[in-house]
Amino acid sequence: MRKFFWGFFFVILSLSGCKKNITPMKLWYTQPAKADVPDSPNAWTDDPEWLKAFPLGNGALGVMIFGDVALERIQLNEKSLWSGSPDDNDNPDAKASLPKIRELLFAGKFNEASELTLKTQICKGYGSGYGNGTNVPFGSYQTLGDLWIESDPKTEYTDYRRELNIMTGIARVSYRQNNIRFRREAFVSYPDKVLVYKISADRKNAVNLSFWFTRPERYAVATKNGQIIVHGALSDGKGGEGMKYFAIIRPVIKGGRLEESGNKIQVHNANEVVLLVSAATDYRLHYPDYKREDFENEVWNRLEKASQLDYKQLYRNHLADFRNLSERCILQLGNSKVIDTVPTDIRLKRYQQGQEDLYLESLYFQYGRYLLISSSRPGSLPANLQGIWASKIQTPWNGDYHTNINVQMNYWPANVTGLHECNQPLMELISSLMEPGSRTAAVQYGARGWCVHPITNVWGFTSPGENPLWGLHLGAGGWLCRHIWEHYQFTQDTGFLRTYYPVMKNAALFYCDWLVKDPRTGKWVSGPAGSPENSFTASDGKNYQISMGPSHDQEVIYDLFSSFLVASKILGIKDSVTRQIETILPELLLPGIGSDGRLMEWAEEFAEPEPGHRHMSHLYALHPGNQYTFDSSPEFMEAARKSLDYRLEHGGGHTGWSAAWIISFRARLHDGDKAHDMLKTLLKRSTCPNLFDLCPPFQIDGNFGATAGIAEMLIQSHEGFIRLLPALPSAWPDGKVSGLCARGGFVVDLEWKNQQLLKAVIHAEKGSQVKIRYKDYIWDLKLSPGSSRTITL
Ligand code: FUC
Repeated sequence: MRKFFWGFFFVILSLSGCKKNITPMKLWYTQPAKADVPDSPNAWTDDPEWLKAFPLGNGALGVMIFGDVALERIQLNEKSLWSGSPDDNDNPDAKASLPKIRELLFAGKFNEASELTLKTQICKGYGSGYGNGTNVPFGSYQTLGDLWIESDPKTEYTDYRRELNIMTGIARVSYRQNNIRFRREAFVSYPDKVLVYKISADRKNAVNLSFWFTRPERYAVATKNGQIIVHGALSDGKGGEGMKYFAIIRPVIKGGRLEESGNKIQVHNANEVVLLVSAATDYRLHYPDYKREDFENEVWNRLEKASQLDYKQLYRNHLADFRNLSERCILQLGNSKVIDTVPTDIRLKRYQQGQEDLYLESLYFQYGRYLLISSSRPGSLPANLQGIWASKIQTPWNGDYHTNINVQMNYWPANVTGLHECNQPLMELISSLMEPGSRTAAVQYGARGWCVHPITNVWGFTSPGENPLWGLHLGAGGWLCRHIWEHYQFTQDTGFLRTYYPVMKNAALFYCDWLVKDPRTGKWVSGPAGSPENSFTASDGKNYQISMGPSHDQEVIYDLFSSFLVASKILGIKDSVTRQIETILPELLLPGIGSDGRLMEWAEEFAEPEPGHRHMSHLYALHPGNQYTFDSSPEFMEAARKSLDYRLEHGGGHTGWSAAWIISFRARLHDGDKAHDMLKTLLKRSTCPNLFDLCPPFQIDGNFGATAGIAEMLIQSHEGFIRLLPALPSAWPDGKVSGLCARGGFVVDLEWKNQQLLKAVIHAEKGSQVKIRYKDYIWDLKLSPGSSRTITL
């Protein structure tokens, strides 16, 4: 049954997806990313060469390929490799002080309330270690290590090219040395669960190399039967041993011979070498132990199976799997196919110096899809702050799952660009939070249901953070549930909805117990709570974070309650929880419009110590929420636009993810040119030579947010109908896109010229009545399952 969830819808998609004459989309360069540059010791500083390397992955295994000739470096990641261990950080002192804190906040006594909050509401223990948790129980996502391949270090090479084809997930390096053409080809296969790295030459017996494995710490390596075996255990953050990992690097050679020398393996005079790499840990996403036994066998079995297949078969398996996803959605800006003759780093530089480049913008769109396919596949954990790619023992912010924008943004492109199955790891993480989150709800707040605060990890951390500035955000659970509801809206999959309904229900139940009535207004409000990571200045001139009824929380709870009631109706469920929510919803405090016309971020108008703050959480109802629309609430759309303008006038949008979010805000405000301006800003200011996004440091959410933002400029379906080209910028007069998805189970192809829609093809999966709008044009279509309708203008 579950297999069916993630299978059927995609038949339709792939039927509409597989296109033959696809413009190859590649990142390519004429020089390698230098491998022999030592990593900087500072956890928070990216290594410039790493930001030039190629990211590849299959959701569980991730690699960064540097492409150096003399000394190739393949930096490896296994998605579940975390230090730390399950730990109890819930604070039992919290619930007793809640009524007092609320009383003080309703009375405007922010100083006393904040002091009591700091004493009683933050987590027990170290929490995330202020983002440096590698040696505390929270832990950190860590590198698996590096595979080094040394070839002929002395001889000059010429005619060098390295490329990453983001439509096939295949990286290639080729160069000429001693008049021999050497080629390297690599991919990380999802069907066969191995990294495959082939080295060949156009002359017999010309391949001579040695390879070995290193890791900054905590590893044991040995050579055995012509392969390298690696194993180790990380710190549990309590002074003991935590997660165990295991990896094998097995060469399969044609011609020549192998020789083991110490921890290295040498290959002499081969025609071809194929390195197969597989890795696993003893981790399982399963509360409360998060452990499993058979991980080493799993690695052996995978390698056994892969070694039985010849390279061609491995290649074909990978290609079929990858193209099935990558070719579902294609964007071509401009009216002609581009023959890409400019290396990507040069192309980016010219763009950053002001040159228009439609191909780079469409490449950047596709790159977000490529990174999601490579970092989030069924059977492993979701894409974290780094996606899957991290080269250190201490990763920035522990490479965790921040739930106050970051992990949500990671998944914004999934539905609208036809990668629904990439949602599965996120859905499983959300549902895995229910048990630890129920404990936190009960211990911290004496509440039913489950909750999570702004950070979580692979160990089920649901407690508040260690600092009230950012640690007390409770809108996270509701915001995560929006992804469950969105997946249903796009796939119309009631089986999926029935399975994940309890997660939505218990998140909603928590808010039923968390909300209190504001004695001043009689409205239901959330609090003590912050507007994520932002502060306000109270009448005593001091800055505070917590108050009652911050807009973000109110909007998220409104959103969850609303979608939960619709989901209950679809599933035919009526019970005490649906009745309680029907009673609360009309009395829930909703944000107001301030005296300056802006949308209020808090329940009261406060001065703002940081008017250009990177978080814009009170605009949730504009995006990703759908509470504000031009048809239903034009005055709030105007207030949201004013708030956004004000943020930007004060330096807002200064992190990669923040800029990416603004693309979607502008798209929802139908302001195509401003959306495009923000896309340009992102590419000019926050993008690396390998097109990775910078927060800084490297943080993948901006890549995903930008792809979703571009899709939001071309199609929207959050208003109960499909709106075509809602925010088309003047910079894109001509173009076409195929495979964009719309809520209700539709897939749409569009073509436009001179700023005008030419043609739209609407494919229906389940078929039903659908309204299409383009400017003042409206079409009411009745489509049967699997049918399509073409609209031309
Ligand atoms: C939040 C953001 C930061 C960063 C971190 C991972 O704290 O405010 O900019 O993205 O998450």
